[in-house]
Amino acid sequence: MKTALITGATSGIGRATARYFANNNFRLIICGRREDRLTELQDEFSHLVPVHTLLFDVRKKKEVAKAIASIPPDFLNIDVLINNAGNAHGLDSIENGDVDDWDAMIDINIKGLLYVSKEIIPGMVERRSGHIINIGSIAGKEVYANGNVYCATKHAVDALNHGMRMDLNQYGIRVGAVNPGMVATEFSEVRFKGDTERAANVYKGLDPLQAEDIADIIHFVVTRPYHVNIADLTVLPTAQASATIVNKNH
Ligand code: NDP
Ligand code: 8X3
Repeated sequence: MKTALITGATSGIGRATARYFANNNFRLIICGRREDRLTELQDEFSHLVPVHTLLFDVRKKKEVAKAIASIPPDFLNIDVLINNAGNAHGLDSIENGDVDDWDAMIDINIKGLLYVSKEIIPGMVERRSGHIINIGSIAGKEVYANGNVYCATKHAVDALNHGMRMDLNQYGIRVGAVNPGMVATEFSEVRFKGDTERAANVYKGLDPLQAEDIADIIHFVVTRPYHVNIADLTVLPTAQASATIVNKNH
């Protein structure tokens, strides 16, 4: 049985992936800041597979290190790391941007991904095996108006995905990114700070991706034979042609 550690497992893509993996025989380490949700998911999955929960904020370097150091021996050989925790905070023209939003996005989407990877990679290097999936975005391939800092963080994830693959190639570690377009999760609610109406409007009039669609794809990626590494995959809803071209009239 393979072991997967999933960050941001309390919601959206991460939660759907954890559920998909639990149903497909992966031992799971699920991470997030919302303890109640982690406990609920542990209750849901633990009759299927062994589940360990880790409560930490990816922004806090010491918390990340402490949490990962506390992983029990049965879960220590992490085969799959899914760097998924992340969010957009705000959608403002650069001159109106909130510096706290910028800090949050940079600290979570870039630095958080690095802090977690830093703790997990040494074990993979030692075992000469492992698979890292970085959840990027169409926003890591294109920039759109008012997306400025969020797009910058996802472009950074794209760069880190390439860099990690190069550096870890010598150890036989696979690294790849899954870059979704619009997925109906709590993402827009977080971006618009709880404004559910504005969040719902993002997906109104189109059939967005569901978190389960991405979970299915992540599972496909990590279950390819060892000689196959899906390096970079962009997945859009059919209604979306690019970051900004979205057909809401079909
Ligand atoms: P959700 O808001 O539904 O989920 C975000 C997850 O990230 C939650 O589980 C949350 O857990 C976790 N998270 C956020 N901040 C922190 C933090 N500081 N420390 C630890 N965990 C944190 O959004 P999605 O599922 O949509 O987003 C998942 C990933 O997919 C993100 O990287 C996002 O950028 C990317 N993405 C999303 C798209 C979309 O349209 N939805 C499209 C393209 C990419 P908790 O609050 O419990 O800590
Ligand atoms: C999330 C998708 O288009 O809002 O990464 O940037 S988008």
